[in-house]
Amino acid sequence: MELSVFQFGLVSNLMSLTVAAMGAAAIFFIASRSEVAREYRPALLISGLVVAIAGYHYWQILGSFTDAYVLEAGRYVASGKPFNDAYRYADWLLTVPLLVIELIAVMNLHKQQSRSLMTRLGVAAVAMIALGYPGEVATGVGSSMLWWLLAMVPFLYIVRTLYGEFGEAVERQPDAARSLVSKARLLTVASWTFYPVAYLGGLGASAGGATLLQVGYTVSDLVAKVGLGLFIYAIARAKSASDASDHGTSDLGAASSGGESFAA
Ligand SMILES: *C/C=C(C)/C=C/C=C(C)/C=C/C1=C(C)CCCC1(C)C
Repeated sequence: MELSVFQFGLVSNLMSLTVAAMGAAAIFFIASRSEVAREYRPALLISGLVVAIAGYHYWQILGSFTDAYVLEAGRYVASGKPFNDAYRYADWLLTVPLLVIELIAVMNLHKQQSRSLMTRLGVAAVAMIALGYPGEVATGVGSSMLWWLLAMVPFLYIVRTLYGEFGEAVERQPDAARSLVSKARLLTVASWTFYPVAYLGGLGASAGGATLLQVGYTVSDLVAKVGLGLFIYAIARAKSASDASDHGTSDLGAASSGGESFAA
């Protein structure tokens, strides 16, 4: 496959920016743990791990992409070294279950419900990625479609659970967090839906299609990982503040709960 200078530059610059964004986000999420109450710190730590793992893989993906092409007479032609798609799947295999775990962790549910949701959604996430990979590397459109269909089963199970059982837990969240949690869920489902669509769009793709697929995966990874992490941070801060005011453990909290009882 041949890429124009513009296509090659677009993909490689975006991957490079993603290495920087993931790295910066990792430092931010891990350093912010001290700003939230103890119960919400694991969620921020997991958010930090997700973007750290992704930053490392983007470094590898960028290297593999730039090695796969050489500039010849104003066009980027295949160098003979294949572009290694397995880095993306290795990354997803680790980060996708961790993303559902961070979203559940910040809810601070009862231990049993939390553990059960994390296990089921984590296993479904791993199954989805593991079933998608053979289809991504398959050469025939028929077998790609078959693996796509199989991977859609755990994908739909995750979406159904996020709007079913997880949704009931969202309704029980404190006022300060409920709408943030439901936006974080929407951001997750919307950004995740892009992947199976892009995968179909990338089947037998031209240079333009392949460029779009790389750009799409990269932007979705930024939204699904850095974007979700920022929501987790906002939820953890809002819940820490509302827990403190419920217990009257801070001056700010005591003042605001006093205000509420006055209003009532
Ligand atoms: C940070 C990376 C994320 C959030 C990756 C998410 C990936 C998916 C939701 C992938 C889903 C797929 C299917 C549902 C079917 C076909 C194959 C996949 C793996 C692209």
